[in-house]
Amino acid sequence: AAAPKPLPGYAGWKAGNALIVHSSSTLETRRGAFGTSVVTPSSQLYVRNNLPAPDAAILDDRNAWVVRVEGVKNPRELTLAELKTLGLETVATVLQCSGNGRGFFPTKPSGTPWTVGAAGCVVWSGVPVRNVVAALGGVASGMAYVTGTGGEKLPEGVDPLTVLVERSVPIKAMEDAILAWEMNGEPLSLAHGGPLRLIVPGYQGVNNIKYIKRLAFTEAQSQARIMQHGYRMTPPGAKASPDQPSVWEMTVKSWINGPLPEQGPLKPGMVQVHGVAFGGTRGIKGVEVSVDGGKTWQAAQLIGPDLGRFAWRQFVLPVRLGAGTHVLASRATDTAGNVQPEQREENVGGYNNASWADHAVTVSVA
Ligand code: MSS
Repeated sequence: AAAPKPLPGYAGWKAGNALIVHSSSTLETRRGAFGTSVVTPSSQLYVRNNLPAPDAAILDDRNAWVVRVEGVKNPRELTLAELKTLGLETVATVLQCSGNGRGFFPTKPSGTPWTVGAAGCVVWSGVPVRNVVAALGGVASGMAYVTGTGGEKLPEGVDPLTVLVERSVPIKAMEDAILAWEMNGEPLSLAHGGPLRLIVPGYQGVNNIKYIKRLAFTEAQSQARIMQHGYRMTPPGAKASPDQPSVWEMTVKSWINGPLPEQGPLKPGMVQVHGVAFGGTRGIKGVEVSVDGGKTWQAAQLIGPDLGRFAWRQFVLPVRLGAGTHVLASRATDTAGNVQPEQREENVGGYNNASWADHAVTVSVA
């Protein structure tokens, strides 16, 4: 077998044995490394960069970082130091790449074949976007989107719009969004978007713009390729186009993190089947677990602290397993009553996979 790829320099501080290094810009948390204590340690959290990470020097003077706010009555630049005077909020969210679960698509879409590990539950601190807007006189009239622009240096000789990381979300997302400078109790690392990042709770990862240098209220969606053609729910056989749904709000999803087949055969007897469940912006009402591939279901117990509707819940079902093979599956219901579907929604990019069948695991007992 080929030697595992080393961690890239900007993420060299991460726990290598908890991560699968797909490439220097795509690191995935191992399924067996999620643990059961709700928050994903920063050292084990996945990384996804669409462009090379900026130079670490952008962290030398964090408070001097500048973000330009547009589409408000009084548009202007604000430093991180000034943002810190406008408000403070802490929120736990699931950060999940919209391609998480792509590895289960039989069509093998291009892009990283993540299974479950392009996700984590993270605690962020920062200023509510609505406070910033209030300080600048309110949103200008006619605006329908919040658009965030990443601060990466763009490669030369190409049309900037083909590479720029710039995403728009519906303006209602502003109510929950924050500009964050802290993650899990530490200053935000370069790998996760330090010194300043937009967090849009309940929305797929790509909308959470790192190294944010511009926050704009806009009438239309960004013209960047990553918005117009990337991250769209393109039906099989079709070409990506701006009239297809964008990957925005996450839908209800869960998966089992233990026991796993890679942990070897189990002894007959009691097993604690555990995993995580989240409901996008809606939170989790309950989770059911099946040990027969989805023929019958039993209510699992939600365990650990409830960190709010944007966080994930840990769940457990104690079951007695006899000799043989067992297909373990989980199926979550959000607080609006939406039930996690059996099947994925087919799409060219391999996005938004919430299928409980795809996420089932087969364990053997001997
Ligand atoms: N931001 C920026 N600036 N850049 C890039 O590249 N990416 C995305 C987000 N943001 C980016 C950004 C994605 S795509 C994702 S997922 C996320 O981020 C991730 O995060 P972390 O921290 O984990 O790395 Mo898919 O949907």
